Amino acid sequence: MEKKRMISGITTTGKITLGNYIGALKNFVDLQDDFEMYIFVANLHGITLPIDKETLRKNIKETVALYFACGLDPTKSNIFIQSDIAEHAELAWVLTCNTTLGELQRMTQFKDKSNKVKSDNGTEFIPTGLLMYPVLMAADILLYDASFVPVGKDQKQHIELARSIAERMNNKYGEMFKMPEEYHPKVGAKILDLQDPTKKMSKSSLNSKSYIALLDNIEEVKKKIKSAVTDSENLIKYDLENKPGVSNLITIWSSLANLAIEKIEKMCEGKDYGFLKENVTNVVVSLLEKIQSKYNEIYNSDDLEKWIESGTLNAKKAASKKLRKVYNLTGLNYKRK
Ligand code: AQP
Repeated sequence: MEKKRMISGITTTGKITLGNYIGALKNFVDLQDDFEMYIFVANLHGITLPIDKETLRKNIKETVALYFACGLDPTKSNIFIQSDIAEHAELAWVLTCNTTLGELQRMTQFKDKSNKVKSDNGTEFIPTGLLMYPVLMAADILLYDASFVPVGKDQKQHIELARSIAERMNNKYGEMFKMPEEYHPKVGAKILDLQDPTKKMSKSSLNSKSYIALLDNIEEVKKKIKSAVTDSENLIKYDLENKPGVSNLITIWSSLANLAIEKIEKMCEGKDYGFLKENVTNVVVSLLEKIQSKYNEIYNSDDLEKWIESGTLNAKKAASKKLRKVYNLTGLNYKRK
């Protein structure tokens, strides 16, 4: 039976975090046997907010090497860099012309991120790219006839927009896009900020103690977990609303050790937060040591470039076929009816 396609990517805005791993990468690895995967490094999304070119270069290479180091298999998954496939930007323009300003201004992420720019930098300079982000994301998805897009809660609105644009264009020009569905991984955990567990862990956070990066120095990681914010109750119980810090540590342990939350609660009966943190440290350190060792092995290898080349070739084939269809059906290609 033909495998269904799935597409996803990680934005090159910073160091890949444990949140990105648990919420995205780990699931991609688990899914690669069952789906035809297209996983890209979202560097065009990575410039929606200002970033200097050296950091961007470094982030792109780090991200792609980490994909493989985390277990994505080049014989099963197509890995590529978004800007290497020009069709993403080309299709995004056609979609832009079929999207309204109101639709984009309503996006919660746009409102949040533009407010953050204002408060962090005290500037009114909001790049238009921030507004257009969801259209580029719609192009990423629709270009590959993806059946499924793994999403966290924060991206739900963007998938709905991609579906609306696809439906609008299919009605206007004839069937050209497959309707993408959201895919909710079995472990859809949202990993929280270690210093402010009311927020999600983010790689663009200004406080490096707030997140664990997959390439962090191991001694630093131990310190970060030790200083993770909990509460004064000293009771190990999963209660996201009242005990977000403790619940977050339980989630990390549960996800990395494949243990049910109830089982962890049982193991922790009568124990203190030191015990919880020690166990979380053990699972995180063991994971990071494995990833970092593989990462160091492949970072400068010819294999890395070969794997990207083969993923790019497959992605290019699929993307150019779809864009040709769009150009034919919209009349942009004047030679074809
Ligand atoms: N804290 C998180 N917990 C679980 N999943 C997460 N993801 C991100 N943070 C967490 C998932 O990682 C994938 C890639 O996300 P992205 O880089 O494209 O954008 P993002 O969601 O905005 O990630 P960040 O780390 O918060 O980046 P910045 O700081 O640049 O905004 C997605 O599948 C996401 O759900």
